[in-house]
Amino acid sequence: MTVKFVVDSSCDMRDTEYSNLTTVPLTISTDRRDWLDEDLDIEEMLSELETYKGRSYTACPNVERWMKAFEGADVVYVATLTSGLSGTYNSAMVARDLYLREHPDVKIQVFDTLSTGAEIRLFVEKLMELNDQGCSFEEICDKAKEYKKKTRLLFSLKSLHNLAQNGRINKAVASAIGMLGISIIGTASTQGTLEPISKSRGDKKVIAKMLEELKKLGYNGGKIRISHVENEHLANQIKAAIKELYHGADVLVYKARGLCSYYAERGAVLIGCELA
Ligand code: X90
Repeated sequence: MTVKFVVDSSCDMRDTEYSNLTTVPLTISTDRRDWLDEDLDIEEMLSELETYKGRSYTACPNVERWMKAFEGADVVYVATLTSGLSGTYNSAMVARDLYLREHPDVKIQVFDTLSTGAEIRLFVEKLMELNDQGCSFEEICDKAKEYKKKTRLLFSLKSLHNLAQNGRINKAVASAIGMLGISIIGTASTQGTLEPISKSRGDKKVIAKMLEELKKLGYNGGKIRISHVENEHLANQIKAAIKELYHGADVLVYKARGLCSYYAERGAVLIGCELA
């Protein structure tokens, strides 16, 4: 039996990391060009966008791409970017329906993670772990949904420009930031939208705030995944601070891919955490 795990590129995982993982790209565009979120040179994309005067936008993966990713599997677990901010979940669901008409014996479960980035990675790692333990399709679906209740996303953003330009945050949130050197700390709301928590000035305060928020959430040494947008330094500092307080915590730092780099923008870190 062939099992496949399929995710969109917002989860910042790469196909090369696992043999049974397929990532489906979103697209980032200006009126001049498109970047398909596959093996992108993030620095090049960010630099071009920073000097570009016109509008930029994104598009979710089309139905055909999802269907192609399902091919060859008997069981498919799909985890998508939040439906609160993107049509990605819908397009995966349409693809599932069409695919099942042609392949009625295949099992496909699509999960709306109501989140993005590092929190999706934790979710996919859990699906893989349950599959490795030999759990059934139904068990995996149930246990994964339970697991989702015990993970959170925290992030620090230095700019909300692209989120605001694309109507992904409300105006009140957008106007609250824009001052140089200020980072907005936030989380994914239960509806899968951006929920601001506070503002911090400077990396030291960002790190302190992250630790404080983790503690408030009841974090107690569980798995942590940290993706960053051209800011490995801050990501590593947060990792070191967590490891100092919670000995033995499993913390992984890696680069964000195109979609999260576009919306979270240069300097951002996204933290997925597993609560006790
Ligand atoms: O075109 C599309 O369908 C893609 C739209 C994506 C919109 C949001 C992506 C967010 C990326 C930004 C910070 C974290 C916010 C998390 C809220 C759930 C990362």
